[in-house]
Amino acid sequence: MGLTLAQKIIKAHLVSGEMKVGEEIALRIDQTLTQDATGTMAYLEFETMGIDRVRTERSVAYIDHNTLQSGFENADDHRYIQSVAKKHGIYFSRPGNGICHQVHLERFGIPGKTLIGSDSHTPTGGGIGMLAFGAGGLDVAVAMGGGAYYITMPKMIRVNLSGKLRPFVTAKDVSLEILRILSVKGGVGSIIEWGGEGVKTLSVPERATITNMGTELGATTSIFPSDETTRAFLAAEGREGDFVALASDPDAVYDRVIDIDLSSLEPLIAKPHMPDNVVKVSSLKGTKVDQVCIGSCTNSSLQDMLKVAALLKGKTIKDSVSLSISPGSKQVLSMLADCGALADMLAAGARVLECACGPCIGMGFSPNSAGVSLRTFNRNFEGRSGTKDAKVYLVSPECAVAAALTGEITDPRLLGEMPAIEMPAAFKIDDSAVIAPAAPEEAKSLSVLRGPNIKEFPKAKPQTDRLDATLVLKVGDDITTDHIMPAGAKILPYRSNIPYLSKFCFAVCDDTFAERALKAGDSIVVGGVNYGQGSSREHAALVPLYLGVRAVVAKSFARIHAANLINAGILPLTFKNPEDYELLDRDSRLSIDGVFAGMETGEMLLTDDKGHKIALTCSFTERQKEILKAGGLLAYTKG
Ligand code: MIC
Ligand code: SF4
Repeated sequence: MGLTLAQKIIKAHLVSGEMKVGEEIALRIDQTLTQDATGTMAYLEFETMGIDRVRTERSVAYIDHNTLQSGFENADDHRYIQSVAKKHGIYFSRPGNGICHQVHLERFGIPGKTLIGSDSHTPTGGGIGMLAFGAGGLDVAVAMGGGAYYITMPKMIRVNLSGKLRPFVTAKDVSLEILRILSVKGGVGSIIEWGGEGVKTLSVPERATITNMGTELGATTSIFPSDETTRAFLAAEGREGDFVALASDPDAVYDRVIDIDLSSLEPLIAKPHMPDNVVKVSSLKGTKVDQVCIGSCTNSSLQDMLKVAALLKGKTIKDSVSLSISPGSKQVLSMLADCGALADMLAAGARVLECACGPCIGMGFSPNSAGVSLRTFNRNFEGRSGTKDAKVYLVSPECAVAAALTGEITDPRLLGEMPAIEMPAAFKIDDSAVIAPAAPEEAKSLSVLRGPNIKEFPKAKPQTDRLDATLVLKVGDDITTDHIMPAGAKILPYRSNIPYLSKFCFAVCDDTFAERALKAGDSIVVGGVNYGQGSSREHAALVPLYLGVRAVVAKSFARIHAANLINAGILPLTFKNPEDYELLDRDSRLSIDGVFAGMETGEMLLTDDKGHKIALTCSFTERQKEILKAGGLLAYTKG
């Protein structure tokens, strides 16, 4: 029986475990990446492991999230990451060099290699045939130290593409279409492989848009074959030597096959506040728009930007609209400047922001009160833009331009002819903003620079056999890590200051949570389906740990968050009968007796002070049981 592309890469990197769906497997990791909002914590964790030099083939630390620097905190953290990188063998991509996923694709990604990154959109690398996963910072730290990365062997979903996209229909619409079909839970436990004749019609940046948004499906990762288009992209980056052709076997077996005819797609849009709330753009025609943002790791490639500039050229945006454009990397921005496209954007009235995440994570450019914002980004979770009552829609760059020019949601096909854009055969290569690590001898004498914003981690709490705790919070379905640990300009600078961050935990759902949790002592949070979807931020586990949360009982969990909870020593438990969720009330006292035996049998009994007896299930590997007993991965790794 043949293998899928992902199975081939897994097989070549398998350290332990059997490649059977649902079994835990350990993978050797070739490359790692971090960004600054999760990186500080990841490097603090790496430092505690006492390893001199990273043991990966390539590790890169990017600064792209916390670039507003409205106080000393971010600059201190950047300096810390730069110094820790220099000392331990990690490449450092300076602020301004671009968004981690865009730069990694351009300069470092290699088909067939494994990559983990402390950012949920790391699967962007699947656009050039990498097997790339988003992970918690601690998992990345362990991989930098040469340790394996553990995942559950996923199912394989194949998406067969046929046909060709029509003008003004884009890779973003393909992403939205698959979200419409599968929903934000539909990819859970699966790797999505894109194949079929239609793949040949998609460029590498288009493929990367699609693998990037595979994260929104909850997928373990997404991957495209590595073919002549990949070769041409790497050649344009001066890296043809990194090319290797990769594809699935013709007789590979998939758990599910989905067919999409590219030529049948229309421009799509995700309505507030979930990426799978997808409808046709034409159905929202005429909705007034206050703000348009173009950029993010989903849609900030040179190809996207050239299309935007060509559509804006010689026109002026509507008075009522504020337009931001953030090119994905210094390479993209400088090529836009060289060819005059940047001037076209400026002349049309765009505010060009630096090459960073910016508005995508609420770092500036928050919309006006109850404002309608159309964004080419990947997430439109409530409050994420920094304006609580804003209505954020997700669209393609073409659709974004159409709204900026007309002031309302407009089918981009009404813009007339799509101007032809010419992609250069070679990109402008300038790696001067990537600082190489010191040679091993020199590194020994280097010191790491720490600022006052770096506070201690929360203390590990080994699990006990009996858990008595208060139900401090009960939330519904699809709770994202943006609900659990919000980001944005006011909070993001404190990612290495857990006590301060804790004040904002769950504030979107209940602003009394932090105070009540601290008072309650040991506590339990109850959730619905897909608890913890979205970002990889381990802070969504570390902060609840600090506040005393010992277990989360939910209908189901998102993959990276469940791993982060275990890494933090918090028990993720599921309802055996989802309807029992209804029986539990906030502030009840809950107990679980026989936690250790339950970890073995996969069943636990939860009782509350009203006499309910609720069956819970769990499924932990031997390694995870030990981690939980030790009080988290760090305590477990230190022995
Ligand atoms: C996001 O898009 O939510 C982020 C900010 O990039 C996060 C990482 C973080 O919270 O720092 C992610 O996607 O993992
Ligand atoms: Fe940055 Fe947004 Fe991409 Fe996250 S989704 S890495 S915040 S651009």
